[in-house]
Amino acid sequence: MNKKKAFITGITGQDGSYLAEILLEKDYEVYGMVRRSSTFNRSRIDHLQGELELVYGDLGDSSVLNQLMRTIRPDEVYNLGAQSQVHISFDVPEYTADVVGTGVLRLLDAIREGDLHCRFYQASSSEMFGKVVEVPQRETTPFYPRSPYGVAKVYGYWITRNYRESYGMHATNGILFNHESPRRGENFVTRKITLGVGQILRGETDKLRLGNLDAKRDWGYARDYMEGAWRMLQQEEPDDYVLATNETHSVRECLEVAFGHAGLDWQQYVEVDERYIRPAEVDELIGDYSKAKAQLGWEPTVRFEELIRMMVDADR
Ligand code: NAP
Ligand code: F7E
Repeated sequence: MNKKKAFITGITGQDGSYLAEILLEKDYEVYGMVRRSSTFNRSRIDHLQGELELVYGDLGDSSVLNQLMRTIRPDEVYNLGAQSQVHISFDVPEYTADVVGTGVLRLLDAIREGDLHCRFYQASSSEMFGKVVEVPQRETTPFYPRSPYGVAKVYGYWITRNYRESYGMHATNGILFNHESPRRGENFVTRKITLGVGQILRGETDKLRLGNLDAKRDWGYARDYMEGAWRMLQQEEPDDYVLATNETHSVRECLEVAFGHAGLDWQQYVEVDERYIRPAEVDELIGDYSKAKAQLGWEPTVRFEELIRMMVDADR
């Protein structure tokens, strides 16, 4: 029997690397789209070299997306590529809208134009809930994004639903709450903290500068969430699902767990730096994953404290 073909945008990122591992374990032929860049940025997928097919492309370039869809003809497409940093989206709002918003349309349209009957996964985000209007947040909670990134993700979510409803595409939104791992980008707060702990332990620095310590997030483990993304595309019908842990913790609590695990008192090292405060903040998120549990049999396996300790151990 022919192997199933999966196509992943954002394969060099945290989630792309875990999803590639999961799909290879399930015996898929995995194609990953990478961007041309002046520096080498494939450290997260180095260990998969030889097992993956890497192809050049960019979510900003519809001609290459069209060509890739026509030639590869994947069975499943996972759109994980994004300018994914919320704070940076305030500095480059138009670029963020183009890649995070219009990029989804370009990829969906390449699938439609190529007359592919593949399944499509869109990496939607809890940032769409922003200034929340319901607690906890679930699939039916109205959106109120608070950043150019969040606004662009709302467009990506709706264009995915629109292509599902207009053209009968098997297009699904995974509305994922924050998920972390030792492979998390170094500018996101959990990783910035666990890297900071490592640097302090090695005597490389004695300061960690952060922004809003009161923000609360629902933090889970990235590998769990990518297993959930795969399960979504195995459903007969396309739909939208929240993945979360249904727990919320503040940045301050993250500091307590991370520094505490290393036997340090965070208050001696952390300084609040105005540069990391956002023009508009998402104060508190907590997700209700009961639909994913009931329909996908999905549950998080790693909880907050274990996750942060895992990241400190990797960074120390
Ligand atoms: P990440 O580590 O920042 O990875 C982003 C990936 O997108 C990288 O491979 C990056 O490539 C690629 N990319 C950036 N601009 C691109 C462009 N113009 N065209 C094609 N690819 C581009 O993000 P992540 O944490 O793995 O998240 C994966 C997806 O889930 C993103 O869409 C993110 O917005 C979304 N999401 C993440 C979370 C979370 O908590 N992690 C939660 C909800 C949703 P380079 O390596 O070349 O920069
Ligand atoms: O911030 C506060 C910050 O950048 C979390 C992305 O994957 O998840 C991620 O977005 C909180 C915010 O993640 C610093 O103000 C304090 O309240 O780790 P973060 P995020 O903005 O929640 C969602 C679901 C996505 O979709 C995104 O792609 O921590 N915070 N001090 C800080 N944040 C950062 N980055 N750096 C600080 O120094």
